[in-house]
This record gives sequence, C-alpha cells and structure tokens, in this order.
Amino acid sequence: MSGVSEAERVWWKEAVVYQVYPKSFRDSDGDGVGDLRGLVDRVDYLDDLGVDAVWLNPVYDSPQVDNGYDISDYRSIADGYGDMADWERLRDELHDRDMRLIMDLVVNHTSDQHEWFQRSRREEGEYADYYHWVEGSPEEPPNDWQSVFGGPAWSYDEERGAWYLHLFDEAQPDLNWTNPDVREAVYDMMRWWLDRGIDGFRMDVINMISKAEGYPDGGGEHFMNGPRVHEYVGEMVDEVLADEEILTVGETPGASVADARRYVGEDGLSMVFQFEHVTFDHDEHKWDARDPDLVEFKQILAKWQTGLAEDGWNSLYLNNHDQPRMVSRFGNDDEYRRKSAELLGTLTHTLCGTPFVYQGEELGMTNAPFETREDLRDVEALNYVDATIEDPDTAAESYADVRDAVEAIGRDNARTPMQWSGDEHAGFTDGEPWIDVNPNYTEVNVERAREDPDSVFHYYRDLIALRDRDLVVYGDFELLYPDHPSLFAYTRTLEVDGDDGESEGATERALVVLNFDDEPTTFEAPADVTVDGLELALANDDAPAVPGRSFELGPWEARVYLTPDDSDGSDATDRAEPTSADR
Ligand code: TEU
Repeated sequence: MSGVSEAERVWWKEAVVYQVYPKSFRDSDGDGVGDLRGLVDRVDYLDDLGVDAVWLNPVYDSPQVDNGYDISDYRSIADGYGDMADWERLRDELHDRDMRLIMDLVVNHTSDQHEWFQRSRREEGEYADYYHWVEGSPEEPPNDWQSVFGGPAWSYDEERGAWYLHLFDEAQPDLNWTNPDVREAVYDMMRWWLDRGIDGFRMDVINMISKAEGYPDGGGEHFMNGPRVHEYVGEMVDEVLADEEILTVGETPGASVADARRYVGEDGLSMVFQFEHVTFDHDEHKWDARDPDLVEFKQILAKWQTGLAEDGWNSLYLNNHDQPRMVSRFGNDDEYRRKSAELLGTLTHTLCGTPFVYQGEELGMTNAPFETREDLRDVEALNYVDATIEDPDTAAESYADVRDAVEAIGRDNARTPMQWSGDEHAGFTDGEPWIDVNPNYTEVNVERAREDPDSVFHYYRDLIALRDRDLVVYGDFELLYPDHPSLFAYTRTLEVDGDDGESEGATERALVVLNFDDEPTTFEAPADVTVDGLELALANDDAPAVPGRSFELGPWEARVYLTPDDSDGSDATDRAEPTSADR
C-alpha cells in the first residue's frame, strides 16, 4: 500500500510525455515535410516505448516563418500536415492505446497573417486594440526592447501608420492581453479544442503575455513575468481549465522558483518549463555558450527540486525543439554516446517531476553539422548569423566565424529528421527532406536500436517502466555531494502505509548515482544514507545487485538502486485512472 494520498495522486505526475516536432517526425506523402499521417503511422512505436502522452508542437495553419509558432488560424490544420480528419484520427489512435494528446497553445502572439491582425491593422471595430499599437515617428520605435530573435521588438506598419510589438519575429505580432476581448477570444478557442477531447496544453511563452504599462525602456523585466501575468493565467484557469483533469505546462523562460510557485501553486497550472538549467551555460547571450559546469547544474536542479517539493511540481527535460541535443551538450556524444545518453535519461526519469522525452532522445540522437549558412533553416539562427557578420563591432566576417556557435547551441540541431532506419534520408521521407538528416543516421536509428538489446532505446523502455513505482514518482529528493565535480548522486524517500493501511509503515528508498565524466570515479555513501536493503533496479553497465557503501563507477556510468517492490503490485492498481482519454 502506498502512502500517497488520493489528493496528491494525478495522472500527469505519473506520466512520461513524448514531444513530437511534427515537421521532422515522419513524412507520409514524400513532400519532405513530416505530417499527421506519418505520426499516426508511428503511434505503435510510441506505445511500444511506453510513453503515456504526446505533446505535439503546433500543427495549425501558419505561414511557417517560425515553424508553426506563427499561427494564422487556431482552428484548422496547416496544409502540409494534413487536415482535421487526420488530427482526429491521431487523437483516436492515441486514446485507443491509453495515450493522451497535449496541444501547443501559442497565445502570446499570432501570425501577421491571422485575420485578427489583418483586421487590427485596418482598425476594424473591436479588433483595433487586439495588438500592441503605438503611434509615433516611423524613424523611432516606441522603446529599446529587443526581439528574442534579434533586432528591435517593434515594426512600423505602413498600413496603419503605427508601430506594433513583436517579442519574436516581425511576422509574430504580440496579442494585447490587457484587452478583455482578446482574452475571451483565446479562452473560446481553448474550449473549442477541449471539446475535441484533448488532454492538455503546453503554453508557449505564457509568462510573456503581460507587458509593463507605458512600455518603459529596458529589457525582459518589462515583459517576462510581467505585472498582470498571474491575473491572466489565473483567469484562464478559472474560466477554461478548472474542471478539467488536464495537463497544463507553461513555458516560462526567466522564471524563478518563486515565480513558478505562483504559476503552479496559486494560478493552477500543473507545471512549468523553467529555463535555468538550460541557460546557465550562456554568457551574455545564448550564442556565447560555455561548457556546462556540473556543480552549477546540480545546484540549479536541486534548488528546483526542493523549491517545488511542497507547493508545486517539476517538469523534467534537458532538450526540446529549441535546445541542442542533450547528449551533445551535457554528455559525450562521441566515445560515450550511448552511455551518456542513458545517464542523462536516468537523471530526467529519476528526479521528482514529469519527464519529457524529445523525439530521438531515446536513440541518443546528437547535434548535427551545419557546414554552410544554406544548411540552416531556423529564423533565429539565420538572423544571428547575418546580423553578426554584418555588425562591424564583431570579429566575424563569414559563416565560418560563427559556425561553432550555431553548431553548439542552434535550434536546428533538434530539428533534423527523426532517424528511423539506415535507408536514404533515415527513412524519414521518400522525397527531399526540408532540412538535412544528421549524417550519423546509418549508425543511430530506430531499426538498429530495436535490434540491439543494449541500445539507448531499450534502456529508455526500462526507465519509463520504473514509473510504476510510487517511490520514483512521489518520493522526496535529497542531493548528495553537491560539490563533487563529476558525481551527481541523490536519494528519493517515500513513507508507505502498512498493508492494512493502519499498522506501522515502512520507508521506501532510492539511491541514484551518476558519473558525469570520461574518467572513473568512486562513490561512497555518506554516513546518514542507508544502503542496506537496496537492490539494483537499472544500470547502463554491469553492476552488482546490491550497492555496498562504496563502489567505483566507470565513465558515464549510471546506477539506480531501490527498495525492492514487495507491494504485490498494488502500487499500480492505486494509480490515477485514465479519465479524459475515455471521454
Ligand atoms: O520559445 C520561447 C523562447 O524564448 C526560447 O526558447 C526561444 O526558442 C529561443 O531559442 C531563445 O533563444 C517558444 C517556442 O518554443 C519557440 O519554438 C518559438 O520560436 C517561440 O516561443 C516563439 O513562439
């Protein structure tokens, strides 16, 4: 019997979410771009991996300036991806296998091709104030805010004769959330999707929807976690989401633990994507990346673990469609590719929170070479390359001078096609892929991984299966050796009730030890850590069945020791039942 209370138990804490970037997942019709039918065709693959939910990056109508994060119609599917019937089929195929479907909600901005913006620039009725418009000289933007993608965050619209705000590309104008009509229109659209049986929303830059009044000069402090953001998010939850058992994850760059406690604890989101552990290795801006320091990395993750332990919940991710591949950034994607990919997966699956697996992570997919500017597709990278070369204040004169930065941190690393097989274009498409396949596809691909019992893929199946244990989902986290330069080690602890629910219970324990290094190292259990009674649950190399107080770990070796599961499987039966998937 578990000591986890019914109130605490909820399906999205027990779930593993798989992120699909549809453009690069699987192309069914040979146009070189992934699509919904291609994804439907691979639903069994996801089922076999064992994941519980799919987060689908935007598939709505869009001119694709930012690969679908520029939406021109929230209620229809982009031509290249299929149509509404394909989407319904996807939903049903997932639900038939007890998997949920999480949709991307992009409501900080729309496309400039959205009807709302078209009407707004013509100042038609209620639409006039749907966006942030400021009148003034076409020579001088209203303030000095910079777009996340580089250059001023304001563009002058000749048609209306005014400036409009865009925190991202100029084709992505920001919606004016101070306008109650805008908020109501967004909530309507969310209800429309909920009525179609979806199981959650991933909310794009939801912490940027409120801007400081009067648009004062400065930076992110005026639009990240802005003055009215909690009012808006709280209102959205009350109006649209309060009665639904859905997963909501707010994307919140720049949010602190205290901010996150408010989004989750008070406003009512399930969790947020915080950014500290994927930005601490940047200097002034993201393109000045350093080698991540393990001590700092541990300190950040441990802070989030303890900071959200009482009033909140963590999301767990090391990469996504905006970040480089985790094995290239935090592991060793060369000599120890397999082991370090497995070690990093062990981390995201044994910390406390909901793990998100980004497509291809379960194969140990790596960053890719981008030899010339023409190999790049991402608007952010292209802007950076061009602006840096043009800027007389930088030393860069040609692509060769910025290539290292792009290859280390650029978003296209994550967007190369999913590697299904050793066939041409990695089995992603029969046509010409919209972005080149990573040349290592002959070695790193699904077909090979499934045949090889020692592959990252099989290890991920075991990791995902570990979530059957309440201990792994709900156990308290404690970091060991915060200052150790190569070991990331921690315990998880869960008090469980006696068998009859009344007699004295016991403590279940986990010990996770990870060697983040090319050299071997020794772990010694601190005096207050009990190792007696622990048994090996998973390791990425040969490891003894019981830990002992001191043991050596090879390069990138990962071990998970747990109190054996003698709960006669009752953990699983206590589990939060599927609900919305049955709708
Ligand atoms: O990203 C928000 C964001 O601020 C960063 O992650 C961004 O991608 C960039 O890399 C920072 O340098 C979200 C989406 O995930 C991203 O794909 C979109 O481009 C962006 O919002 C705009 O919608």
